[in-house]
Amino acid sequence: MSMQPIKRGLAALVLMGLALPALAQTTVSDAWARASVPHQQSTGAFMTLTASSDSKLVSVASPVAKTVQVHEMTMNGDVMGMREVKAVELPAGKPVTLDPNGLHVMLMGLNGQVKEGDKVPLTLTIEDATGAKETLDVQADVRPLNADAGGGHDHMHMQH
Ligand SMILES: [Cu+2]
Repeated sequence: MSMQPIKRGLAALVLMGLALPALAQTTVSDAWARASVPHQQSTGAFMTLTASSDSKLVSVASPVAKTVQVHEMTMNGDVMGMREVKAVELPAGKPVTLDPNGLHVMLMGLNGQVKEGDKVPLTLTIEDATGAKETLDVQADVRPLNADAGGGHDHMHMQH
């Protein structure tokens, strides 16, 4: 039967597909980025990450910005600031939220205005406990500038 080699090939593909869930997997939900005004230098992106095994977010890249960092908010007396974090711990099964009041992805050196309704592509690199890395491509919806500013602290107006 001339069809048999093709069937074997399909079976092999199915087996490969079944093997994939054994790898560390991280899901991303509710990814969004804050719209910018013309000539604004930076903006933030936010999301919820859930890893299937203990992992960490080690880097983020995006074509919309020259530099992408993960930041955390800091309070020094009454002065709000932010600093870069090298990795975000993602404990197995525990959703970790990046939001405007805490951890966030900072898009710095924007190549153009980030407009409401656009999507910002983000590539997340996640490393599991064995050091294995996976990359995740996420499309973040761009929401208006005033979206969920959180208690009036709109830190995105600060300069880096
Ligand atoms: Cu920041």
